[in-house]
Amino acid sequence: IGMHTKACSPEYPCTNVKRFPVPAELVDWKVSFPDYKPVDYTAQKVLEQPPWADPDIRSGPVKEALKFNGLDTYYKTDRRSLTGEYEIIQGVPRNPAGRTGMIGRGLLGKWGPNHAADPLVTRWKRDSSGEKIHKHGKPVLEFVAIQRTDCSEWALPGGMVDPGEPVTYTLKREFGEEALNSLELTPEENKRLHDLLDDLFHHGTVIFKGYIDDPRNTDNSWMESQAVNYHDDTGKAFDKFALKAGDDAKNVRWMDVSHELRLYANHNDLVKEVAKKLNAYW
Ligand code: RP5
Ligand code: MG
Ligand code: MG
Repeated sequence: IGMHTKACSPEYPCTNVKRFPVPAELVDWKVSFPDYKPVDYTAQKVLEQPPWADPDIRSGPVKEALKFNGLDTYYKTDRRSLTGEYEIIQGVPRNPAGRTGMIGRGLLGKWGPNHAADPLVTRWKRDSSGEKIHKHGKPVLEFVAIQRTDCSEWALPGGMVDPGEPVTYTLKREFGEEALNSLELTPEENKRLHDLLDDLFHHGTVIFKGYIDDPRNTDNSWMESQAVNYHDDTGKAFDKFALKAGDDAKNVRWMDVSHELRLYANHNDLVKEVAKKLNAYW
């Protein structure tokens, strides 16, 4: 995995906490940095240990030791990293992408990897007569983007994998919640929506599996994701849905795929990968 950049930018999201500055050339753990004094921060709501958060393993003994680098059945958490085995230093996991200027968990619930999934729904951009639009000889793609409520940045409509949940289900569920506002539908409407989505989310292409350069990452907790592309080649399938933002999204829309995108975390790289795979304009 490459080194991160957003995971070590000074501002930590949703707080006025500042990370200890880490110059790009000192991100790599292999480079010595004797003056490194990372800020220790874990959000209050994480310390209160809601169901999605681990216990605070540094403040004293816990009921059951966390099973790092394994499937932890006691805490119903998959602690394996998509990037391979990670190191445990003084009892806590170490971020495989390097220093972040912060220890503790910040806003993240789990020590080590926090698993998410990102649906990448695409179609060709078309003019009013239905013809594909080209730029520099290549067809232009559109993808479904949401605007995050927490930081107002545009992003993929992704979310956390719930305990025991198959990732294919997370992809569908998060798309429903954030891009179709499924949480505000009646149970019957929801059932109908999920049946429709089942068809569309049948043929996905895995685009990416690994470390996410998320601004919430710390030296001990980080985001990982699997991004899956659902491409609507005819443009007819996703027409059945009216996009409506919901849950942790405040806006949703079809957005043009191009090098001009400025998305949350490293989502630009994921979208770029889809453009490459579908031989679309970037
Ligand atoms: C990113 O955060 C992932 O790529 C995914 O899009 C998202 C998951 O977190 P929440 O949207 O649930 O905050 O790292
Ligand atoms: Mg969500
Ligand atoms: Mg989300």
